[in-house]
Amino acid sequence: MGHRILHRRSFLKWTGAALATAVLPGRVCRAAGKPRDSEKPNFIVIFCDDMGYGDVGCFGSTKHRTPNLDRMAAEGTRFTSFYVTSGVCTPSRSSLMTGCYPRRVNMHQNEAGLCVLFPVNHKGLHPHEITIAEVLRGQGYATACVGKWHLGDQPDLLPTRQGFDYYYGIPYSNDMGTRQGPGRPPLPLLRNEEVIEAPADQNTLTRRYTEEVIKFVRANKDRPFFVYLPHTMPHNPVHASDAFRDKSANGRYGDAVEEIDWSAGQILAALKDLDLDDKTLVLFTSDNGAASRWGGSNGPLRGWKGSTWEGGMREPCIVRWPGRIPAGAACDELACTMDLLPTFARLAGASAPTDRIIDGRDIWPLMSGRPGAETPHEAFYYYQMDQLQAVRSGKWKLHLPLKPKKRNWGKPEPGCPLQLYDLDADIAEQNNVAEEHPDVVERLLALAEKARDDLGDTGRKGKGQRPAAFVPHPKPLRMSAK
Ligand SMILES: [Ca+2]
Repeated sequence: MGHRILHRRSFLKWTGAALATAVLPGRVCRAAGKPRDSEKPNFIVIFCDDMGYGDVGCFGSTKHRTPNLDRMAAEGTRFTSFYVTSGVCTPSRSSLMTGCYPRRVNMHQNEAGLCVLFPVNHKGLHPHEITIAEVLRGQGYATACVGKWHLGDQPDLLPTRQGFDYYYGIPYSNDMGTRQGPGRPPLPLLRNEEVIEAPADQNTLTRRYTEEVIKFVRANKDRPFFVYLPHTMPHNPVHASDAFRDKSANGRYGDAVEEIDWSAGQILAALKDLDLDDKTLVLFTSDNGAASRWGGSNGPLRGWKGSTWEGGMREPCIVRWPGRIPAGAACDELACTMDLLPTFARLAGASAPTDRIIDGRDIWPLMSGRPGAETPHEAFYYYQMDQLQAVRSGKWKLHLPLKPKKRNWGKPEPGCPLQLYDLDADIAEQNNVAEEHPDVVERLLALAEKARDDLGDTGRKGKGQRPAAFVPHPKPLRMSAK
């Protein structure tokens, strides 16, 4: 503990007054070995990187063999209007962790205005934010993050400082270690806060993540646990281990997807083996849509990773908890990663933080298949970095008129006209029906204005935004000299 307390002090120094007065939740050591509270379910979140809506069999893939995920869907419920809050990694992940829109927690772009964090950036998720791991740890959960973090690579911003008892994985994207230099270390693999391998052997990451998760689950089988498994794959450069390489019908990308499927099967088998099957909620989804280049598919959806078309932000989602979540069901009500924090909090006997705005809502009525349950979201907002680009309410999605329309990378599009789509009838966003429904357009424009006021827009600060953390002298993560 000694070095951690020291870190905490230095941390308080660099973040200044705002944090000095902050409560630091979830950082008190909890007594170990408490007997299992049978009312508290375990949670495992399998979070792929850049896997698209159409990349698994139970969401229509004909290229990839995903028998384990297909069985998981047969034993659980598929969510077919499940969203992330951004078409790219960092902002999307900040929402799963905090239950908030990226702009709320200021993680919608890095300090240079780029769409994600890069190695040795100053910025990261503010430790004052209360993460889903901190909420659950406060309820006696053992917590682990195994995989790609991407919410700050400095020691004070790592998962171990954001509510996770254990961390094993890479701190940012797997394409961020290929060009090396003074500020660009070889891709580090960390255990807790120590770099144990650099560059990380990417071929074996999915297999090793799986082993780490199963080890953690076994070690904590007698108490409630929360495992967050943000896979590194199938993000480019796509890798798979020997057992899967060159085996799929869709090149390296398909190999990686099939290995992730195997991984899910191993984890589900371990739960069964440990008699934890009906005590564990397992959720499978992805952090954003498939990119246009590497072999992924967004199924019927328009657009790719990095866009506010459905293909960028609507994800395949499977939720399984035998006996509690209906088997073989599908739910088309709007839900999103922000909802996991309040939902899991409720199931763990807690509530979402009440001292700040949380955008997510409890979706247990949807997950548990309560008849007539509807989405708790009046509106869902599609931001591209700092720009509000679209809003969905019910079946309607309005693309705002923009000049220019920002892109996550490359030059902005010169403009984008106002468009209204009926997603129930037109999931592919092909038929603009704005002229036929001026009343709907007006209602959604008003909802957009509410978001601008609260969360901001390009050139406009929102009233409800909170700060990110900022480290003044970031250092590259390297292996320590032995
Ligand atoms: Ca991603």
